[in-house]
Amino acid sequence: MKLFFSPGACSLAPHIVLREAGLPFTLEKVDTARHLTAHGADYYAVNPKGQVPLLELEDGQRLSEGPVIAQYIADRAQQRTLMPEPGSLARYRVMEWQNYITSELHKSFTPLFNGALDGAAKSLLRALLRKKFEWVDSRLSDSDFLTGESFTAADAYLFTVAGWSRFVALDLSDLRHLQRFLAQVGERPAVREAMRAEGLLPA
Ligand SMILES: N[C@@H](CCC(=O)N[C@@H](CS)C(=O)NCC(=O)O)C(=O)O
Repeated sequence: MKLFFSPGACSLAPHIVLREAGLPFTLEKVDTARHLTAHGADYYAVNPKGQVPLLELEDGQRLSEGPVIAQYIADRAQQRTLMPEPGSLARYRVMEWQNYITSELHKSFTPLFNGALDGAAKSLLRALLRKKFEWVDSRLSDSDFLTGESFTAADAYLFTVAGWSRFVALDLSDLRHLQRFLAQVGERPAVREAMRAEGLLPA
């Protein structure tokens, strides 16, 4: 399998899941501003959406959408802590978080990275996002991870998107449960390996 990624982008989440699952894979870096792969190919020809992550399977089929890619990887590895048994309520709990992170957190960050948006609009968006993170913080008050004491694909996703706060002047430093979570996840060997491979940590 090959994962198309951009350093520190949302593709870091399935990248972490691949390493946690212990499956073999290769990486190909994408310049998402110019939509070019590391080999100089037009990325729109690889993924017409122009977005990372994209997982290319051994037979050449391609899968997009981060939360779906994460499910595919965990199911293929039969990794039931990353993604619980299909049909179980525990699985729907992880998917509930995946959906919240993708629709409420991830996509609320996107306009904050847009240089064309004025400061007042950004302040409003920051305040709305901050409220959502306050709720996430409260949910982490009595468990190590989002759905309990096991690290799941949703934790990899939350770790990834919360890390963007420092690039958009969103101060989350007082959210102590979230900060404890980020520190703890950031120490996981698979997370450090993924970050090192993306050039986010020194080699
Ligand atoms: N719905 C997609 C969104 C992916 C996405 O937003 N990717 C961003 C990076 S975090 C991207 O590739 N942006 C470049 C672009 O949209 O051209 C998913 O969940 O995988």
